[in-house]
Amino acid sequence: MNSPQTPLRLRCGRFVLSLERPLVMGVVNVTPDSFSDGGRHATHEAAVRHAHRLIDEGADLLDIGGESTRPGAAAVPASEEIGRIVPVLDALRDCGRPLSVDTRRPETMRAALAHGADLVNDIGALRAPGAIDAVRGSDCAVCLMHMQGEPGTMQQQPTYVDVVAEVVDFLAGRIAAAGEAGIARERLVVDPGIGFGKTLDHNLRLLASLGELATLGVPVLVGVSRKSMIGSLTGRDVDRRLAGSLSAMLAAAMRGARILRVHDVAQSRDALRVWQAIDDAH
Ligand code: YH5
Repeated sequence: MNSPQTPLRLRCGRFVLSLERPLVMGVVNVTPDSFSDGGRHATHEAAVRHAHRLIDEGADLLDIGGESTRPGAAAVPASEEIGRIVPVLDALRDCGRPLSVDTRRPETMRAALAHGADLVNDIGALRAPGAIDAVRGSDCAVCLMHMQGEPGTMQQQPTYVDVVAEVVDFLAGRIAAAGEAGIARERLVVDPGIGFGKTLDHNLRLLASLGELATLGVPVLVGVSRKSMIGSLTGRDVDRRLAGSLSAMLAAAMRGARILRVHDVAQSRDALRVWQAIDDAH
């Protein structure tokens, strides 16, 4: 998977990241806790506290999201999404780690970039009108993710003839669109979008064939942490999926994934470190 044309560096806003070893991207959700009524300030504070904890645990990047994209989750207006993300970006600006923003909305991308975001993690792969224009004038990295359908309905009936070929073709098209807009290739990352309009079988095929994404010549990011595929395989609820998540993450890393998006940073770092020591001795 580490074919010679896949760069081992990523231009990422204020940072240039070495991808010689896989990096851990820690998930920071800025969504109100439905069990408390602490309001907006409490939500921001909890997110910033969590981000610092993930940094202490060894996160290489932080992925900040203000909208739940879980299947069936309610849509959040852009103004609300911006209101959630921007204060958290401001508070984390000098934390020493690249800040990624998980959004599909051009307005949110622009606001986030104005507040120091280094990476735009777009589950829509810059397909929204205005998304390419929102990122082209900056030096941010961009994650182009594959998704079939829309978050609200994407798990109803995912259909492919050849899921691996279709995801590779889609991502190749998005890399080309970014290139035509003048976005340097050194800023791009691709992602098969585990769980985004995919059955268990589709997810397994994509992970098994991750090497085929390397033919695109752009580093690969994978997010499997706590997802439904882990629940389907283990029969466990979302808060008991750590062992399954670590196993899937390592399978992705062994097939060449360079950035792993995870909730459990300390445990993911340990798992990667042990695998890497073995790999280095090979
Ligand atoms: C991703 O794969 N995923 S948000 C459902 C869960 C648990 C977790 C049912 N943003 C990705 O993490 N960005 C998300 O339990 C992402 N790649 C990129 N680039 C979904 C999520 C989750 C969903």
